[in-house]
Amino acid sequence: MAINLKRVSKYLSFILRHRPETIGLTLDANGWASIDELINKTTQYELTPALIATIVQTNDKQRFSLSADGRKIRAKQGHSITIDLDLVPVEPPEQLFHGTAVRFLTSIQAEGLQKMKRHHVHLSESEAVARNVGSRYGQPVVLTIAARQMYQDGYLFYKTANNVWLVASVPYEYIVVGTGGSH
Ligand code: HQG
Repeated sequence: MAINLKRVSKYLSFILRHRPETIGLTLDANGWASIDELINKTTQYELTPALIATIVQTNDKQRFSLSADGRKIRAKQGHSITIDLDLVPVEPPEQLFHGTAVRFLTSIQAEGLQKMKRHHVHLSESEAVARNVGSRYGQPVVLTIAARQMYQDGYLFYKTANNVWLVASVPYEYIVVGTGGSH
């Protein structure tokens, strides 16, 4: 049977972002796992270095990185466990987008965007990507974030290696519901 790359990729996200201990794997402080150890400790898939390399290269959102020597792998972002991704604050564009579900709007209006289980709130330069992200949770709605204004007001923004923008939180005053007009 053909190997389902998407399923293995989801497994790698689960292990490398959230629960490495379920297979007795330890990540270093920067989130790196030894590929040999990952292969040896994985029982539900027949992982090989070649399969891992294929997933790293072909993953739709380029979620994983290999170390320079090719012996370690980590997720580029999206962790719930505490690791240091060595991110450097950078100035964001004028606007960024966040896709969410309509049913979350009341709560977002009350407390702004919160990082929930992740390390950061995730934002995108692409409205289409944001809409897709929002649709995972129900009827999607895209929020426009006044990112440059937040930056000027002292909020730190980070950009991951796969173009996801990260920020600790977004107060509601910087959010416009929809992609035009104002609230
Ligand atoms: C919502 C995927 C109520 C927030 C995507 C989101 C992304 C609130 C959900 C990445 C809230 C959290 C991240 C508040 C935020 N009240 N709901 N105050 N503040 N929310 O999955 O941004 O496939 O943790 O709007 O592509 O949806 O994993 O975050 O709906 O880049 O690589 O709470 O995950 O990437 O959900 O998605 P998530 P997200 P991967």
